[in-house]
Amino acid sequence: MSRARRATIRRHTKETRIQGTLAIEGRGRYEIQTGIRFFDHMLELFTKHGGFDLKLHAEGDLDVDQHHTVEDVGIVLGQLFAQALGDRKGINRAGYFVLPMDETLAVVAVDLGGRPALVYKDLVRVRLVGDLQTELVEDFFGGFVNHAGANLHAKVLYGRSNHHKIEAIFKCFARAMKYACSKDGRLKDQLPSTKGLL
Ligand SMILES: [Mn+2]
Repeated sequence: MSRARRATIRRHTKETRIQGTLAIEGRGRYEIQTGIRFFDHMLELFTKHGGFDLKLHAEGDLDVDQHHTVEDVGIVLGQLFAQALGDRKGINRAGYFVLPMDETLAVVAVDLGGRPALVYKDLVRVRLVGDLQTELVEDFFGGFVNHAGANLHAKVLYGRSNHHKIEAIFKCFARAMKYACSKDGRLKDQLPSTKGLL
């Protein structure tokens, strides 16, 4: 029986104060408060669709704008996954998901091989969805990939509703991560790399 893959991170800067707890083998339970309601909605459905447990509390300088808060939550989520995954032995490492939300179709592919990279195209053309500044979603994923050691490609192929476009990306992100983090019983203690190094 291997250890439960869990992590706790506290990250305090002059711009944001964030505490998070993650369980990879969770039950979709969440307690999320970032001060940005639409962003909470995205992190909640990420947790639910990934089957993780996530507690995350962020207090950021929202009086400046949302940039620091959204990016730093991405950093902390990346740190939580990096810590919970540990040496990454036996994991599938890569995963992808394609998901329709009504008229919108999105795809996310992720590789937890340790090398950060991000390609992000959401086709969102409005400044706000709900109360979230939409351009910051890319900054969220930037923070995530840098600290998770992930290569992530997220793309909306087509769609009309800007709410659906962002939501479809977060649902795909969740399910791609769920698979990439999962253990393959036959690989047991092997690193998922012919290099022998991640
Ligand atoms: Mn929604």
